[in-house]
Amino acid sequence: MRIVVLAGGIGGARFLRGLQKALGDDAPDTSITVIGNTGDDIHLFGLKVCPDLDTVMYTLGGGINEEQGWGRKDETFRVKEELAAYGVGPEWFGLGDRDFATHIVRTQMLGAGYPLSAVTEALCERWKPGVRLLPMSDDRIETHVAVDVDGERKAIHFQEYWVRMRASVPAQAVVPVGADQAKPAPGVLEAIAEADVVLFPPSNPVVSVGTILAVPGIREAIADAGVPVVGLSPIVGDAPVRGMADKVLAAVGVESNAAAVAEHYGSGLLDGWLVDTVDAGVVERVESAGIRCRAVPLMMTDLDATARMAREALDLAEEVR
Ligand code: GDP
Ligand code: FO1
Ligand code: CA
Repeated sequence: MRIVVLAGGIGGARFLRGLQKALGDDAPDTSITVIGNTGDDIHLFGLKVCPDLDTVMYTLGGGINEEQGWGRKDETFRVKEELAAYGVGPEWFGLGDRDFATHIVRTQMLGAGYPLSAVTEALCERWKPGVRLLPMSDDRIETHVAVDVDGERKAIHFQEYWVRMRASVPAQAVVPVGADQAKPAPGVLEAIAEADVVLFPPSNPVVSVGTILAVPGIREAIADAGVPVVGLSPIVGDAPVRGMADKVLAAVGVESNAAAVAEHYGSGLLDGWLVDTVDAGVVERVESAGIRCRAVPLMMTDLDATARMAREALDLAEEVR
C-alpha cells in the first residue's frame, strides 16, 4: 500500500509516528510519502530554516525535543547568545546549536545549486525517518499574515505572527507568497498519482495542509487520483489541541470546530473525516456535507493512542474506497 500524507510540523510528525507504528515493522510492501509544508520557511542569519520539514525529520529520526515538539533534544543556545552579544537578532526565534548545523548544511547545499528536495533527501540520509520526505515545492514560498497594528495594515512573516506575536492579534489574511508561481517538487505529483490512499493528519488546515494545497497542481492531483482521501481533525471540542489554529481559521472565514474544517476542505477533496469522540455531535453535519465521518479518540497522548488513530483513518479509507 502506498500512503501519501500532507504534513505540517508537530501534528503531522506525531501522527506519522503513529502511522508507522500502526503499519508495523513487517510491512515491506507499504510505503509512506510525506509532502511537507515549506510555507513556514524563513531566512535567518543568512540561513534557510525549514521548521516543518525539520520537525518531521527529527521526530521520525529520534532527534526531536519531545516536550517542545520542535527543535533538537539536548539543545544548547551558545551561538544564539553570541549573536545576541553582537546585537544580532531576532531574539524571539530560538535556533539552537545542534539545529544550526542542519541549517548550515541546507544553506550550503542550496548555494551549491541543489534543489530543496535533493537537500532534504541528503539530510534524511542521516536521520533515516523511514518515510520519503518531499518538500511540497522547490520554489520559495513564504506564508505571510496581514495584521492591523496601530490602525495600519501590514504583512508580516508567519513566524513573526506565530512565534513573536503568539497570534495575539487577529489575522486579517493569510497569504502563501510565491505559491501561485510555484511548481510541486519532483516526485510530489507522481506520488499522489500512484497513491492508494491520501491522509491529512491533524495538521493546521490553513497554514500547513492549506499551504500545501495552494501549490498549483497538488489539490487537482489529489482530487484526480481517485483514491480515498481521509483527514483527522486538529480541532477537538471547538479548539485547537495545541497552538492557535483558530486564529488562522478565522482569517479564512472558518469557525473553530471539527465540522467546519471538514466543510472547508469539502467533499470535492475529502472522502472521510475523523472527529474526536467529544465531537460526536457533528458527525451527522459532516456526513450531510457528503463526507463519511466517524467519532474516535483523537488525542495523541502516546504512541499507542496515535497508532489507533492512524488505524482508524486507514479503516475509514477502506470503507469509502
Ligand atoms: P505545526 O506546523 O507544528 O503547527 O504542526 P501541524 O500543522 O502539523 O499541526 C498543528 C495542529 O496539530 C494544531 O492545530 C493542533 O490542534 C493539532 N494537534 C496537536 N496535537 C494533537 C492531538 O493530540 N490531537 C489532535 N486531534 N490534534 C492535535
Ligand atoms: N516555535 C516557537 O514557538 N518558538 C521558537 O523559538 C521556535 C524556534 C524554532 C526553531 C527551529 C524550528 O524548526 C522550529 C522552531 N519553532 C519555534 C517552531 C516553528 O516556528 C513552527 O513552524 C511553528 O511553531 C508553527 O508551525
Ligand atoms: Ca508549521
